[in-house]
Amino acid sequence: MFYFPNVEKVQFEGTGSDNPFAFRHYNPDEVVLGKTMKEHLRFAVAYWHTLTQDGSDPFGQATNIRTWLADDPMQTARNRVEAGFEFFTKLGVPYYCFHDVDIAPEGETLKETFQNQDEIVTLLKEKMDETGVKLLWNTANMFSNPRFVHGAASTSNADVFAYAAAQVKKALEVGKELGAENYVFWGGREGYESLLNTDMKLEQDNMARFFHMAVDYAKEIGFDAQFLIEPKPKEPSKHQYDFDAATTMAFLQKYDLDKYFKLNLEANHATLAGHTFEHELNVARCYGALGSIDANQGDLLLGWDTDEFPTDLSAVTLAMYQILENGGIGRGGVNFDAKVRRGSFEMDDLFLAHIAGMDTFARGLKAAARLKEDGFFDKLIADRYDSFSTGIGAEIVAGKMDFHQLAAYATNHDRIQNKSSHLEMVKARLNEYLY
Ligand code: XLS
Ligand code: CA
Ligand code: CA
Repeated sequence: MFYFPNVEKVQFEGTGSDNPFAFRHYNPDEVVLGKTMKEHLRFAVAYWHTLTQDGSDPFGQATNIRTWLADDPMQTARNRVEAGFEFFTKLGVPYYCFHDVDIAPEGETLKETFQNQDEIVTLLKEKMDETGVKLLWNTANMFSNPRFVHGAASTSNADVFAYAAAQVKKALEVGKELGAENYVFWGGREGYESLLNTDMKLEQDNMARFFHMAVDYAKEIGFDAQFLIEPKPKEPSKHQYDFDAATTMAFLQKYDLDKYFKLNLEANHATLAGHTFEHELNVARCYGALGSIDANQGDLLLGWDTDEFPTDLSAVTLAMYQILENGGIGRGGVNFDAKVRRGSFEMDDLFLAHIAGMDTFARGLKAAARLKEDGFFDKLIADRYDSFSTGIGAEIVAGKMDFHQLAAYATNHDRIQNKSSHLEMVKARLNEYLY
């Protein structure tokens, strides 16, 4: 049985094609800067947005037509595996990602929940072996169920802390079973609503304890995935502890966790934090902690996490530039943590949306490669910081100066001359690389 009978394997047809189910820019085998596009981009489909979410919003009911829905939730879960792998292989993505609750419904008891997962994990493994599609990362959903009302690892209720530990222990076992390349922690409810009743120090200490236990358990079972923390400033918590890349790195360093974790950065979370995506990627690079990305975009007119498919070429190019500067995304990938709009409710919209995102990333990669080949930013930056490559600047950088020497120097060089940055011209020249 096919869930997507209208769509064949999506092929690269180039910009001359008007076939909506073809790539115009993403050519998996095309070599860019010595690697194929497929190797650079390591695309992944997010189970929750593509196979699980139903198009409902706080004001209205589900709109999505999804032919895998059955009366029995376990049958729906089995059908999703079939539909998912048909989708991944027709789209030609090498990876997928999921939360535990995306793949299988929760049971009456924790034991039953794990049994449900075990049945579906067996099916997933069969499909992965058959198709070669791999798991980029898995994670535990510790935010949807009402038990997490006060948080998971940062909860005020020790029984919930234990429950969360059991859930992550299981998720690590599932990740090992399926050969996940990464494991993600996104702290949806790890934050607070009001400081009036919050012990912030205890909550953060407990989160660190939780992460150390996860590291220890992964080591114990020989699960060698890269651990990733995904920052987000708010939503659903009013104030989340992993606010942004810089805050998360400070947390990891404080608790001696930075050697075990890198960051999974999401474009829409960057904008919610008041940053650009490339800012977050650059911060991560400064720490050697750029692990993986969640590819999407927000709506700058709306202050919430809309998880739209990424189509803003300028933003994607600047993000891809950061990834190239990083020497690639390593074990991470480009995960489409993006959902079709509520009005795009047909099954085939799932293909159209992913093709739009993949083509935008392919164009962004090519534009970023041209910027790199031309040394566009390298030249600008070398010129701007030129004063640190010779003379007094070179001595400062080499650590040879102290305040006595600098004060003596400044006394003889107090007629300061600065250079203009010509930023408007830079922005106009950048446009020439995009379109
Ligand atoms: C929600 C997050 C979430 C993580 C995985 O805003 O983006 O989906 O990526 O838990
Ligand atoms: Ca995400
Ligand atoms: Ca999001």
